[in-house]
Amino acid sequence: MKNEMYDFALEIAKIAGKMSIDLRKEPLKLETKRSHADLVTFIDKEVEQFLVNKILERYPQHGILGEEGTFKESYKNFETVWIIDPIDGTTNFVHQQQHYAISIAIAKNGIGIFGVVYDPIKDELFYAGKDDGAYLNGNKIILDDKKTIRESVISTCMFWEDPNTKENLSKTIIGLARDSRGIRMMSSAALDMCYVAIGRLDAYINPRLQAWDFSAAKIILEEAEGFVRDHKANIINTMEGSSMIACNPSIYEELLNYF
Ligand code: 2AM
Ligand code: CA
Repeated sequence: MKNEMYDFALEIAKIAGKMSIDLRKEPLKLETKRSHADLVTFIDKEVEQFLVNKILERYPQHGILGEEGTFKESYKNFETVWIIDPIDGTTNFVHQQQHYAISIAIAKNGIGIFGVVYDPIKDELFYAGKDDGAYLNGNKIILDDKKTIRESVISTCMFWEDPNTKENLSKTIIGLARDSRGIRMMSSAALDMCYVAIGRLDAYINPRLQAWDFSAAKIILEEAEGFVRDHKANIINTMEGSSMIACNPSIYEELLNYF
């Protein structure tokens, strides 16, 4: 895969990851967003600012959709849009846990063309270009093992504000906890979806994500021949928030019975 824009995305994802580790050594100034559990730190903001500056310096004609809203113009005015999550798994990051990632996707006319998810702690770089295959640290990844729910480990995050869906989701989770090998709550959508792509997990389920949580991982998982749908089995728009069923294709039909 030779493309200078993709190489650039990999390079800034790695620098941003290193920044997150260095800045974490300073005392955290914690703020909340929509609720007491929706956290943001100066590190999320600084890393996003770094990414936005780098991208615009190199590609002033591109738009940016970022979790912290650093880029002020509407991404809808641009043909090429970078979708960035400076820290996916902020709660883990704040609580000194090691499972978080920098997520960067590139979309052209609303279609995801490249995604990178970088775990700076494990130094694992997941990436994929559309129709170019998916890679972990330069090695091609392909999801070719066949599973059943009984053989699966499934990750989820159970928060959601709509009580009806909460009820439905708990039914889903109770059913899957009973029938699968186990449920995990690892709390980085981007990284968990990449874990599905390499078979560390068999599914990732979330009732509501924002575009920046999943856009990069969606390309990676799809290029690894994994499945990405919403909870009503619809195809997901890369640019918009959605519920998420990301899974090994061999368990998809069985998984739908739980929704
Ligand atoms: P974040 O860490 O960037 O906020 C948590 O299991 C996963 O869901 C993370 O990827 C988290 O992204 C995402 N998420 C999306 N909306 C969220 C919210 N309102 N509260 C907590 N996590 C949220
Ligand atoms: Ca996120």
